Amino acid sequence: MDHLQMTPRLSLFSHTVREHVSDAEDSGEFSRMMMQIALGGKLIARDLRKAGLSQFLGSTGLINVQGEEVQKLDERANQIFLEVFEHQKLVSTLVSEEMEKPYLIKEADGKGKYAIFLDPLDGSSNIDVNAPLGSIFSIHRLPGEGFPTSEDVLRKKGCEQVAAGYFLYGSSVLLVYTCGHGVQQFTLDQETGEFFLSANNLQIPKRGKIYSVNEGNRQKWCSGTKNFLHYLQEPDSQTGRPYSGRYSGCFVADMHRVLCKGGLYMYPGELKKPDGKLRLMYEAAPLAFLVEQAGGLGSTGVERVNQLTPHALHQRVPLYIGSQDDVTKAEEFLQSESTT
Ligand code: AFP
Repeated sequence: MDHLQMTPRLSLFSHTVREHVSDAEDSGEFSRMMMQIALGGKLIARDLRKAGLSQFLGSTGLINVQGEEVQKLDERANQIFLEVFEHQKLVSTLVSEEMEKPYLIKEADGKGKYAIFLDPLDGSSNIDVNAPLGSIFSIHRLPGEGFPTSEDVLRKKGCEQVAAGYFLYGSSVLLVYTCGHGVQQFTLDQETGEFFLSANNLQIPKRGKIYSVNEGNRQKWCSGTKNFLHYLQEPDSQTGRPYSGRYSGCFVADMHRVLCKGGLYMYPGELKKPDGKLRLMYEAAPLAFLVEQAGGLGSTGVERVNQLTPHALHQRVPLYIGSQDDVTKAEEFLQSESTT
């Protein structure tokens, strides 16, 4: 009889319809957009699974707008998202790590309500070693009719995101996202090709025991960051220190661990590169929005990431993100340095 009492699995489509059923302006549009994003994630996951057997490994020999080497799979993932949104009218423009300028979708004819910001493939240095990878997306509503100008796209503060999330291509394929009502996790069922809800309303622990940072950069940091790391590594049974260090080289994978177990991820600014490495619009802001929905914080060390007014599409920003108490502690160290 047990099987009769099992709760039916909730698909991504049913979930998004249920979430937006009371939104009179929506009429299924958000669900349709999420299904297109999910399709992008599924196609990328498919290509990653057989990358070693196909022509997709290695570099294209090109350098992107960030000055970084473009891997074949970076280019492929970007292409997949462009194709997925090419023939629809909801999204007017895509901004991607791999493209210098916003990509305008002709078929939307300037009438699309949304702009999507993407890191199509996060953690590219993991590609050739079969380690985890991710994709990050952030969705903003556009002001009105007509093709959006760069200004329209830029004026978007992180706190104004309509939805944000990521795919994690690991031992299973996960889609974790928020549309401003908590954080939901879906797992891809490879046999049916559907994402099903696997964790509802994820909450990040208030404090954790893990930090995630590239410690190879320690010599390049300001003393506030160095002192904070020293604090995390000091033994103190009262506060559960020392913390453990975990770092994969893929922001999404490291953040997923932080979201589930607590603790924090950091990519600090450096003395010669005060803005650090991560990009605001399609790395820091979406993950900060999501983590805040789970009860955590996303900070530059001195202010909330999602209160920043962006000034460039590919702007970088220092980042301390994760459990509330851990991020607040990082801010104490950084702020005490800036006042001494
Ligand atoms: P991309 O693969 O999208 O360029 O992002 C990689 C990344 O921004 C992030 O995923 C990692 O956490 C970080 O870089 C790793 O950088 P380091 O190799 O400098 O630690």
